[in-house]
Amino acid sequence: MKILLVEDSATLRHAMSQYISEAGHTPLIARSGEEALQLLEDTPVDLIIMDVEMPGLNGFETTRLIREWLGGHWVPIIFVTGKNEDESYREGIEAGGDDYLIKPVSPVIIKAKIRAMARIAEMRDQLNQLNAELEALSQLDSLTQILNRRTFNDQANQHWRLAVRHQTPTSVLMIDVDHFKPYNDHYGHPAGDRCLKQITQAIKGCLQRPSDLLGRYGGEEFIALLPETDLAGARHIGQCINRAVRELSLEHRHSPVGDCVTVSIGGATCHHSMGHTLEEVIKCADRALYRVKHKGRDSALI
Ligand code: GH3
Ligand code: MG
Ligand code: MG
Ligand code: MG
Ligand code: MG
Repeated sequence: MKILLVEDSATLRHAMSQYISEAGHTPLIARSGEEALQLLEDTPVDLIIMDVEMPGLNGFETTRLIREWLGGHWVPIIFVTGKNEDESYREGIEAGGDDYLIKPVSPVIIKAKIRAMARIAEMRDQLNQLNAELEALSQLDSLTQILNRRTFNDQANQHWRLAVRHQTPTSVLMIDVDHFKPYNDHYGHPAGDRCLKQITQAIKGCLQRPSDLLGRYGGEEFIALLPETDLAGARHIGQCINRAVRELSLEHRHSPVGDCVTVSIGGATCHHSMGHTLEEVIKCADRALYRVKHKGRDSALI
């Protein structure tokens, strides 16, 4: 751990930094509250040991400023001070300190306190990581691991604002599995799920740019947003998807279209000078999908 020691007495700085090193940590030194604040601006630390009585900012004032500066990010702060009145202890904890030790502090005790705070900081890190993982999970559809509808909409709207500003064309594709109800009825729901996963992979194989967005829009309906893609580009990708799904050769004996699973695709391209909203373009792609369904499926209309 990097441990910031804020202490105006040279003798104590020397002794304390030795204890910190002996405990296997790296001491960083600040001789005043001001110096501590300056150091924290570009150096993240894992723990702070703070004197209270110092010329300039005292330890409590420095701690209040650090807490304000770090916001939601918690770094343990231990006061080490000669002030041993109850009221001072209370003020230190109120200021944002996590522990309060009275000088002189034995090396054994300071090392044990560092150990205790490190354990709590470790738990904080685990919680933060868990939070990040949960956040990432909540953005994905659990079956296909692509964006769920809500996240797709969020990210597509973000892209839309950029595309309007830069006036670059954007295309949207709605992709719907053909006759999927009879597929489920005949092969069963688990087989239907496996089929959706394979279709996802086939679609992904046609979306080559990292900026392309793919989401699961409904049960057996996918949506793709293709930044900087014009009509010709969108048609090309639509055909690629039709072909890739066909080439999966997933048997579908009850499909009136053929013997294999197929998809229908409706698409639309927006050139942004027209001022269309994302919702309007999605609606337009949806209408094209509807027409493909009526014309016989297994193709793209963009
Ligand atoms: P169309 O070609 O007109 O789209 O016909 P369809 O049968 O695909 O359309 P319909 O909307 O009637 O049926 C969609 C089917 O998709 C019904 C539902 O059971 C199935 N489905 C939706 N979500 C899932 C899923 O997560 N897993 C499985 N296995 N099936 C799903
Ligand atoms: Mg002092
Ligand atoms: Mg369908
Ligand atoms: Mg559908
Ligand atoms: Mg058939």
